[in-house]
Amino acid sequence: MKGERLKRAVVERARAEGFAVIRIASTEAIPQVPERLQAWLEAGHHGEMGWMAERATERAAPRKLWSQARRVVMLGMSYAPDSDPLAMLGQPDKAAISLYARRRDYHDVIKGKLKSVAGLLAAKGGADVKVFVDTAPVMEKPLAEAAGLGWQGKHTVLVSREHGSWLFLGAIYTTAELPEDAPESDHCGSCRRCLDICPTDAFPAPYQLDARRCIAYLTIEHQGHIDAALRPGIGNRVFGCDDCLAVCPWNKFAAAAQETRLALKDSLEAPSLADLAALDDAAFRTLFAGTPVKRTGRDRFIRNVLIAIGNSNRPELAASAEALVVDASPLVRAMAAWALIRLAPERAGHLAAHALAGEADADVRKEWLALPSQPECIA
Ligand code: B12
Ligand code: SF4
Ligand code: SF4
Repeated sequence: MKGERLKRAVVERARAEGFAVIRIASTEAIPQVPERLQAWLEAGHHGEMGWMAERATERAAPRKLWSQARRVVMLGMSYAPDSDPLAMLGQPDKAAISLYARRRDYHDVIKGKLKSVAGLLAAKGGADVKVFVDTAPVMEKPLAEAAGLGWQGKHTVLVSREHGSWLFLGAIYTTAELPEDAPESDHCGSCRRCLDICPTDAFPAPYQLDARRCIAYLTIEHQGHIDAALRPGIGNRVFGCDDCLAVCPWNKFAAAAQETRLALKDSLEAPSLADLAALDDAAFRTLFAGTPVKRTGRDRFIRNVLIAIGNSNRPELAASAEALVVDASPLVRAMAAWALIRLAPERAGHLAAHALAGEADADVRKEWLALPSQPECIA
């Protein structure tokens, strides 16, 4: 089987697997990308994501990754919500977990489905195939735009006229010369809602993201302490951020997602910050089993929770921070001190001398020493 017939069979299988959009681009369809990726990397916008730079040549050009590949089948699976994804931001004693992470890890769900589509393509078309979902050096958004799934909005995420900002993307590279689809053009116009809403000012210009300032990067990818200047903007977002996606006017056309294996977990909708702060390693793993959150590990996650507690303006949460000033992880101890100082500076003042006396970690010491008025004994 080949040509349009093969393409129809692929689309049919992909739809049966729950993909909302399936379209085809040539592997040569993104000639502008190598230069743009290079500029992004040279500006340092990838932060600590060294893996973005490691195979940049293969990432930016599909045929550098696999020289025999001729087409890319791009697939989108909707995770459009049926309620306001930003509602949690108004409840500072609760944690806001981004929409993509409040469910089973989409990597696990989509990978199997991509394999099913790729398997059909290989069997019916006699073609070679490779499947990718976020795990290989592949530029999924520009490829999706070239295939016509949508366009990269000013927030850099792919926006679709039918599904708004809520598509997970997956890619199949293949040697089969399937008929190509037309690319989508930009429909942002003069809108700049996504740029203006960003709490940490992460867009140096439209269509460009400085990941180092993005809450998704800070709360998910960043390994160390989070810069003090960026902490207030994080609010109660403990894992990822949906703000720029959620304000896009194109979302109004998106029907709520149907894929049951990606159904939202009720327990992650509005967890209390106090409950999350009390999680030990085993409880963290149990609560977040199978979700993307498990990837950060307990310590980084509690770091984020403590930032949310420090931002909460709820003195009753000071006890949760205080309980963690002796935690084994310096990441946690540092943010426990920061949160306690913000919520209960007097209590922090009482504890500071004792905490500093036993503290060898320079970053944790720095947090305690930031107390507005230092007791004499620690000067
Ligand atoms: C690294 C990464 C991140 C990083 C960096 C994000 C970024 N924008 O690059 C961080 C950790 C911050 C991140 C965050 C998120 N991510 Co992410 N991430 C990726 C990953 C692995 C690579 C993205 C990449 O290649 N970045 C490099 C930059 C240079 O590429 P780019 O964004 O395409 O940049 C283009 C523009 O800047 C443009 N450009 C530059 N100058 C100009 C000028 C003009 C005039 C124009 C028109 C364009 C233009 O050219 C560049 C090259 O195409 C992809 C998966 C994949 N393998 O593709 C997922 C992916 C992009 N992430 C995804 C998601 C869901 C998210 C979050 C929404 C998660 C969350 N809720 O917290 C946020 C969104 C934040 C945001 N506004 O981007 C989805 C997006 C799906 C979609 N519909 O697009 C992807 C595709 C994963 C997936 N398989 O579904 N992510
Ligand atoms: S995900 Fe949040 S922090 Fe990142 S760019 Fe969008 S609005 Fe800004
Ligand atoms: S919010 Fe406006 S500028 Fe941003 S992606 Fe959507 S349409 Fe484009």
